[in-house]
Amino acid sequence: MNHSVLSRYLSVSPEVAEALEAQKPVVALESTIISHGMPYPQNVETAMRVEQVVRDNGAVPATIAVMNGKLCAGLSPEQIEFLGKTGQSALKVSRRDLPFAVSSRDTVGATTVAATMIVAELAGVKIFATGGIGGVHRGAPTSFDISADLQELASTSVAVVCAGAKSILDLELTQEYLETHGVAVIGYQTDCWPAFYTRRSDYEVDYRLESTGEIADVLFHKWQLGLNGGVVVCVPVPETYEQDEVLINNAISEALTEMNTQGITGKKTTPFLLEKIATITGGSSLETNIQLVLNNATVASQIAVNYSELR
Ligand code: PSU
Ligand code: MN
Repeated sequence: MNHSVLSRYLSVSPEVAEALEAQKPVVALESTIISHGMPYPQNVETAMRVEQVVRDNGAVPATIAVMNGKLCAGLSPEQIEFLGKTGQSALKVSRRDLPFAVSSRDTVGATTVAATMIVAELAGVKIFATGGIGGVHRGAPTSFDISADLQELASTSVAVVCAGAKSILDLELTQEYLETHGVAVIGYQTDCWPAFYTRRSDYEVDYRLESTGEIADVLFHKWQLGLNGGVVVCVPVPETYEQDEVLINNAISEALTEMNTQGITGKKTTPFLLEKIATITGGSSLETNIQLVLNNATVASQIAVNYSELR
């Protein structure tokens, strides 16, 4: 995209712009997790803590959203508070929704992993931390419910650091989809895909790497070679905050049943399930969710620092 078109759409905060200019490490953060992934006020508190964690680890946070018709990379605390309060009234913006969020200037757009990757790439941010990515849902062979996040990973050159995928997703199909599109799944100090609320699942990652330096090195070579597209980096939730596997899977099953009874489909699926699971677990899944996001932000920042040293 030429520079004047880019500057018409993209609004980079002074802190993020300065960091990018100086080639300092920057970590992208999404905003659907704020509006649709957690309740107020925990969403705002978490978003602010995540930004602090990124700074503490030597990188600059760029929380991404669409506001006043602009693709924003780097939000002010007031904008984060506003987004958190708007909650599920914000438009959940994936690739499909981006032009609508830009057209209607009063739309508050919270970006999913897919849309955050797009804006991150436009801004020149390569590393992105979140909680969980979308994937192939259970029942997808008939529902066709496959998150646009996966297709984005196929083409947009941003590394997404997450805590794996919860069992509302079909991990095996998610992995097949990623493999077809040339997207590697890296396990950070783990052999298996973490299952978001828990550290383990029955599915192996493609590559286990022990250090953030090794991960940065792989990313560097991938993109140097012109192999466009993303990478998924899976980081297990810290042991202290892990959920009991049986209890959480029961909660997930109960939430899924409730979802089917109410006929919830499409983009409402994940927010509905997250909220239900939090209610069923008496808020304990929310605490796990918060902790895993903080942990992912730490690892992502370290990768970003290592990556900036390679360039
Ligand atoms: N998983 C979570 N929390 C979230 C999401 C996923 O544990 O908030 C959000 C992310 O923004 C992700 C989106 O990109 O849901 C995927 O939605 P869909 O499946 O509708 O593409
Ligand atoms: Mn979906």
